[in-house]
Amino acid sequence: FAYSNEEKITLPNGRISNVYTGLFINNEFVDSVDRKVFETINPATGKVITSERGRLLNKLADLMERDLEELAALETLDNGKPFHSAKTYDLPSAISCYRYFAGWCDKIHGKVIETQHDKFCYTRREPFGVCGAIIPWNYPLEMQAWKMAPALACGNTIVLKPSELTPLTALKVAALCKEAGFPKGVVNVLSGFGPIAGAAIASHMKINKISFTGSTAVGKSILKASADSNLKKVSLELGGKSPNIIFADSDLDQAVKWAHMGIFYDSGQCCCAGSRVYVEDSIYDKFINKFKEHALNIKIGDPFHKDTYQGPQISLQQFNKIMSYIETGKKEGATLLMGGERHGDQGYFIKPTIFTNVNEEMKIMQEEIFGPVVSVSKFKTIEEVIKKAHLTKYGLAAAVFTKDITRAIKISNELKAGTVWVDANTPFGGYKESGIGRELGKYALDQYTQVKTVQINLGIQM
Ligand code: TXE
Repeated sequence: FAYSNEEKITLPNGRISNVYTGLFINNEFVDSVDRKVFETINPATGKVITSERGRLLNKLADLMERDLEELAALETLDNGKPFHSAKTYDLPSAISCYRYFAGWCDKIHGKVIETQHDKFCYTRREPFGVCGAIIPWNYPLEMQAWKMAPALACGNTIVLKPSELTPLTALKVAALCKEAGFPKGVVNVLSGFGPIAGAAIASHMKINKISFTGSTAVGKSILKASADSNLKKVSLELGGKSPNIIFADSDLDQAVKWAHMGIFYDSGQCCCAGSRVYVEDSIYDKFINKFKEHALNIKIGDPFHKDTYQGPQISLQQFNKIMSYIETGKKEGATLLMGGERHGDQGYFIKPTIFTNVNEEMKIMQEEIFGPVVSVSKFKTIEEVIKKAHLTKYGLAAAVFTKDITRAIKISNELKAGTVWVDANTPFGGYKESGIGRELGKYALDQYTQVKTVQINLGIQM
């Protein structure tokens, strides 16, 4: 091209196109300082670099953005989470997950391994073929994205089962996949019940990989079904009982804010909820007063109301389960500082609940309650709090509040937890009985590909 920042050309297929040249800096096409130019050549035989998969995943993300309000409203209708959260958190997070993995589509590759001089050895990262995914009801759109985006980016097809409690948005996204132009059979959504549709996926002989998010009990049954069928590869993201550790030197307002969000966001129905809060004893009283004040100010009610922070629990079954944990806590001798009862007289609302005077033997300190129920206790030394933090079978997440970076690193290294916080490009998953494998980030690519080693004998005579 002759030097110009924008040029209209006629392409081989007859289309007129604006071709941009020059440099693109600060959102502008600009001249180079020395105004030198170079030719760009059409190699004709070269392969398309940007893959079709990446384009489709990005197209899906565009369509979700177009329908953002509708998807957010559906999510709120089905799940009960505040519309504001669905719109400003769940949707943007799911969309960015599709975009993130769209970018990986053309960057998945194997390695050349030096072996003997007469051999040529390389690896390939191959898709599994058909992947199964079973997702829960607490983050339907996000969980769908966490599983579908990397599976498709790696070249697999997917059979996804949403929770029977929240199937609407998964089906809507399936319709958007069709609109985006995904070929038939690539995305399949089976909305059905766990013991039937879920179990069928887990034991299917032609599904080579399964990714599950849900309860530890069902996770274990998925692993068994894999062993009893075709040894499909299994990744599990299960429950948690995550500790929030707050040292005396932390910014108290920040610690209160995050500890509050850690347990009361989405009515406590979050696998990485900070359900055990440990506070250094010198600031315990100050902390608990502020924490309680925050919890008392939570607006509970209609999830479509703009001021609502806490919606209902997902189902009557979950409501009953949480209420029975609260009763157990009282019987075990914990102090019920606030809450512990139903809010209103319809729907499944539970008041934010704080227990104090707890110990690690109590059931409420051991089991995942999955509701707006938190236990707060004191500690004196770093050794003591690390020991207490480890006294559960879970190891999903943990948070540490301190201004002492050395201490923060030491304790982060020692905690047996899979993560300290989450983002679309950082791996997420559990230690101990909180799961197997990692989702998100580059690590997710390992979950949806298998390595093939190719060793070629070059037949070179010595
Ligand atoms: O989970 P289930 P539930 C935890 C949380 C909650 C408890 C129970 O503690 O209180 O689990 O919730 C499918 N074969 N988490 O009963 O049953 C089911 O249809 C195959 C933590 O809702 O594990 C749904 O799609 N699939 C969690 C999915 O499993 C089966 C999120 C999850 O449901 C199945 C949700 C079977 N036999 C609950 N039985 C997290 N880690 O975020 C059920 N399913």
